[in-house]
Amino acid sequence: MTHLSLSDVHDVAYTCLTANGCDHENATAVADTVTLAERDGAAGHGLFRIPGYITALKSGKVDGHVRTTIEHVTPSMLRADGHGGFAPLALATARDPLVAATRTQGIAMAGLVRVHHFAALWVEIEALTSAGLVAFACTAYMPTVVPAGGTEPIYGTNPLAFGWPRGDQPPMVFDMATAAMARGEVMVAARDGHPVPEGVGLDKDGNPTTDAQAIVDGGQLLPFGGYKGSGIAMMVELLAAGVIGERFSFEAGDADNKDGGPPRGGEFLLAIDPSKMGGDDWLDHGEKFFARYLRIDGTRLPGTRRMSHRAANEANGVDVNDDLLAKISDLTTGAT
Ligand code: NDP
Ligand code: PYC
Repeated sequence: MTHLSLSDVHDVAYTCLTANGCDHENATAVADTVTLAERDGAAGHGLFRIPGYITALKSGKVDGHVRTTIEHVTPSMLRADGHGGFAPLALATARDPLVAATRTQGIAMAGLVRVHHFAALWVEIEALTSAGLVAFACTAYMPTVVPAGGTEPIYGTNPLAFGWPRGDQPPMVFDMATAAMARGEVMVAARDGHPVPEGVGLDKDGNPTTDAQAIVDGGQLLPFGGYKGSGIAMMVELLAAGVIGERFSFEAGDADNKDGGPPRGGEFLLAIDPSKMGGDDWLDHGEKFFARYLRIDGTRLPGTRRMSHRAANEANGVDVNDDLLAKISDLTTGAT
């Protein structure tokens, strides 16, 4: 492992991205997202993703020079067209128009289309909770998850995230793959030689396995919670593709060039202003709920683990896998 400050992490990511065809704005947006993941202990969506981002630039699947355009479809529905770029710049561009629409309408949504998403969702959720809004996001991917009762994947790992603002305290943010485990976490477990819990995936012959490498090598993931998670994964497909006019995971998989980088897809973002119906005391009312919840022994709020990583990593920096850093260095120096 090599110890890096968060500023070093950003430099490593930014330099590699600009060397491989991203302009300053796109490289900054992706490097910011990658650095936030390392900061919060989300290794599966930090520097680990840089080789995939670079592969997509090199194959021409992703354009590192595009700008997102915003269209007001109705006063409460925005279309943020990423024009084939990475999602972080589209998210940064959509944020202020979505906040403004939510303030006037009470509730608003943004459909991000023609973007390539390879990151954790709490980043965009926190961008909205910091404006005092309740937020929900979900995105589809490529077929990697088998639906309940089936043997063939149709869902992506299809994460969804929900955030509730808490004034001066960190927001409550719940962010989960609808697969039993994010593929990124399974890949990190495979790289580090760790098993995954039962119920996470199947090997290439369809047998249940705890061998992370066997899942990565041609196996499949399972939805969390059996048919219930399978239904929620379906909801994600219908919101993040059906509602906004983007590709379902199976369509993204069919169209993808299989270069290992993120496929083209969409993201569904919803924001709600709780002050409109929740009453003047909506914030205190929410706190009352959290206080009651936390009185139950054994509980913690979702996001607490991330916040403790954040505090430690902001102070001390992070350890990064040496092979990964060598690979990123090769991609930077070997760029043509
Ligand atoms: P986890 O299963 O690790 O965590 C899911 C949520 O549960 C987190 O908010 C976590 O908070 C919370 N949580 C965990 N344990 C407890 C507990 N004991 N009590 C209360 N809350 C708890 O996440 P996943 O592996 O499912 O997903 C990891 C990431 O991968 C997500 O950020 C997701 O957005 C991303 N992802 C992105 C995809 C994409 O296509 N872009 C696809 C799939 C996943 P805490 O973090 O504090 O532990
Ligand atoms: O971890 O499953 C995952 C994932 C897919 C796309 C980005 N992350």
